[in-house]
Amino acid sequence: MQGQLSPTETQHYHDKGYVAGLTAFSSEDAAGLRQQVETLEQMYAAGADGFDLGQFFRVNGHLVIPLLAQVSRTPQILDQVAAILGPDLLVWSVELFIKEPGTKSVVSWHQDITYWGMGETDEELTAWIALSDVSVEAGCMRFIPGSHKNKIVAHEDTFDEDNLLSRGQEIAGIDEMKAEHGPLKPGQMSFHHGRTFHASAPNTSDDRRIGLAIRYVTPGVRQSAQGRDYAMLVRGKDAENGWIHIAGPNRLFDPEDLALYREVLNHQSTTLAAGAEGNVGMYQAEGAS
Ligand SMILES: O=C(O)CCC(=O)C(=O)O
Repeated sequence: MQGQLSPTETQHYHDKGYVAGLTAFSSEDAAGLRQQVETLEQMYAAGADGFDLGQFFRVNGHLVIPLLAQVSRTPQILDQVAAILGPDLLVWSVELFIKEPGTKSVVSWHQDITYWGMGETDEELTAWIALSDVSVEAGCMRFIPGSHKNKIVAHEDTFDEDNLLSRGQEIAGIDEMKAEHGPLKPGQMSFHHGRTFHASAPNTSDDRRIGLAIRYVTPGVRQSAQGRDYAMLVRGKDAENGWIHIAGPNRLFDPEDLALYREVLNHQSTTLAAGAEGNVGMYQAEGAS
């Protein structure tokens, strides 16, 4: 079903904590988006204001890269997110997860909201959009069905350099036999709940594996640790005044947007790097200049 979520897909999300194989874009549009991402890589690898492009791709890219903000506003995606979260939607973060072919990059078993300071909310989900063929061989995500019904469980920081997560955080003792794969063709997407246990293996295909993750929240979500946090209203209204609203970038690496990027990173780093014994590099706003 395109444009909206079917009752079966909605039920799948609520029962299992994820649903895969949804349509975000046509394969042609996905190829165009991939090309735009790769053009950024070719032309702007050095990034701006002391941060390389990889930093913007992994943390809050929607603040400074118009393409990422624009994707998060796609009506076809929002229609489907609204079936789960309701009519009022904000974007908290947009990130890219890229695994080059033949590398060891992995994502360990984790729950997204562990360090986000949002408590155990059900009103956040990730829309993860494939811009390449994200097959089992390419290291698609796998999920433990029903695991979102847990609270936030203990994670151990590994700081493994092949781990794409900020601190290589990991849940021990997962029964891999229960895992379900969520392969995606270019333009397809999956949704997962912030407490769903998920992970992904290395890319053993011969193409890059490119995914774009958008974190949607509702006006009702609160940043418990730090007070109000920053988010971009993309549908409906936010009458609760719980978020500091951002408008989205003026143009690529606009100086005002870069200043906001630093402000947001500074604000969020206290929460997102909390409790870590090692350096959570991607959340060190003060470290870069
Ligand atoms: O790209 C991956 O394999 C994992 C992404 C992820 O953990 C997430 O989007 O929450």
